[in-house]
Amino acid sequence: MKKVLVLHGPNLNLLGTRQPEIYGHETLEDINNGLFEQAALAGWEIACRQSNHEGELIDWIQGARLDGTAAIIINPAAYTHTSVAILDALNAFEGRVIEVHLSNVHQRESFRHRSYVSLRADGVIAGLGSQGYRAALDAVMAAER
Ligand code: CA2
Repeated sequence: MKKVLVLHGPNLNLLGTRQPEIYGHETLEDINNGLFEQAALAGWEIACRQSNHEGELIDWIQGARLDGTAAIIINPAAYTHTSVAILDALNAFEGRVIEVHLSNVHQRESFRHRSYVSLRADGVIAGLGSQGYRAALDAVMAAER
């Protein structure tokens, strides 16, 4: 069974509780449940993880190199704009990488316009809210068919 890993970065555990005008009303659990359903229908295995810690995200990316994960969908949240370490970990992963942002980062403060992760990502989706994760999952599953 093909496997995909979905990683959510810092503060995304707060989704649905604050700033709904930017990040929407859905909780992270709502988003993950939808992705589980979508993956199961296509016969894919999926793991969804969230961490507020850079090193933990890196450990999971490194783990995906070794366990046959075909693709990583990642919303690195604020680490998008700061983390060379996450970029390096993704550069060592050989499968597909899709970067997702709920908000349109290009419409926001200039410090959100730079993404280290985009240097590695095969695709980037921003501004579509939770629909962005579903589009990313469709894209990785279609690419492996
Ligand atoms: O738009 C996105 O998905 C972001 O990755 C979200 C990050 C932000 O730093 C990026 O620039 C863009 C922030 C995630 C914080 O999530 C919260 C959710 C609800 C309440 C508070 C924070």
